[in-house]
Amino acid sequence: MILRSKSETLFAEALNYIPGGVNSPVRAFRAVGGKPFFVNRAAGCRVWDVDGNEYIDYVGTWGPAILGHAHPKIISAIKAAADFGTSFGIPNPSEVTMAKLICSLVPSVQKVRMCNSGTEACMSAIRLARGFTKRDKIIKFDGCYHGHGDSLLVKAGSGALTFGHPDSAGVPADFAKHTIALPFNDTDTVTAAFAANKNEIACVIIEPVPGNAGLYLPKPGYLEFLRTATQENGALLIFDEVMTGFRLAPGGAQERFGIKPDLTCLGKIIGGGLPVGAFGGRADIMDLLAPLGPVYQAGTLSGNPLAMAAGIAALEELTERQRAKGKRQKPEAAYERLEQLGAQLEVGMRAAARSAGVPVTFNRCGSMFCAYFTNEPVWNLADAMKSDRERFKKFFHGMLDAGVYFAPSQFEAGFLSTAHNETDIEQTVNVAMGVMKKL
Ligand code: KE4
Repeated sequence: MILRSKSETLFAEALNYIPGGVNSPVRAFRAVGGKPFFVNRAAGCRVWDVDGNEYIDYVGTWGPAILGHAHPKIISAIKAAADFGTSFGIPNPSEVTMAKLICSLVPSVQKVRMCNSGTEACMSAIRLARGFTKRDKIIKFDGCYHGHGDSLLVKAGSGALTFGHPDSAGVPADFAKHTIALPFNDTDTVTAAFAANKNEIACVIIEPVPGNAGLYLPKPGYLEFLRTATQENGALLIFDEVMTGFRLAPGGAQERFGIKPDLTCLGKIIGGGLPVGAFGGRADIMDLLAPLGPVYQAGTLSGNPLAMAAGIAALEELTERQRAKGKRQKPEAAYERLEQLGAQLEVGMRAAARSAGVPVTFNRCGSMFCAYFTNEPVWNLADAMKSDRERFKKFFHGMLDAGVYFAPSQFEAGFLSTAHNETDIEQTVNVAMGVMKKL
């Protein structure tokens, strides 16, 4: 039995000063029960809690730690930058380096603006799309999360084509009514929504591979359909690649699936673990942003030198740019490694479920994955909701007590890093075998 008394004491104290004891809701373990543990050290693919317990980490701080925690090149880049100051509020050379890196790696991005979170990136991209098209309505998809901007905390209306309803207290119905929430992987409702709102839809925003309801994939042809439907209706296509960017390929999901959106939202990996977001795309759209154009967007810490140093180190390591001395060789090493590890985990987890006689649908795209406790395929939120959450809760805690940390919710994705190895995955699968047998 794992003891976490110091975490419990810290959590009790945190509850007196921080709502729910956490600075982001998912960390509170409300979806799985029990109390969160507190971490004070992370390295490679492992984290240690304040009671000294060690865990193999498959959350990777929700995506940024694709090279593992405390990667030496990222740590030294931050330390070196810190000696010269932590924030200037004045343009600094690393902002140009980062912008050039992103534009060289992400196929559709001609210009990019840095900000400080994925939420900022998505809400700014939507404002830009509305400014560019002079339209107010947007389409999003059930199960896709784009941060906590008001326009995006919206769930599907009663009929699939009616306007959204607030999905959080404090979001005025007047804001939500401009958002239409549709089922993912369904083309008819998109066609009908455009027909019912002719010339009124500014953009379609989507996670090309949704990682915020577990993980499910676009059906063949679906992303291509959205690209055509938006072009035909004068709406912009926004790929929210805050999670998939630089993870599913050097150029993200848009490189992997060969689709060019008009705007792309980024975050997580480009900060190397420090707070960063970004949005970019066609220059003719991006140039509408202040100070050039009428769409306002700003940020005190946007382009922060420490965050840029960490993100540049991460991207250069991921794409082997340093080793290739500035030229971009085919950066297959890191991504090929992530694919190998992902395949090993998938085969192992499927075998564990089979031997335990537990129905599991294991979805994976590269180094992102989710084990749904259902024997049905999962292609959208409605499918995901059929999973057995009680079984997931038992699975989560069984794994955690055995030193393996999966995301504390059935509706979150798991993440591998280049710091995981075959032995870590073998250990994980063996533990899963035992835990699943007791479900
Ligand atoms: P942030 O504002 O949390 O930096 O990014 C929001 C966001 C936007 N778009 C996508 C596709 C995202 O996955 C996210 C944030 N992801 C969650 C994980 N489910 C962050 C974890 C949390 O909220 O604590």
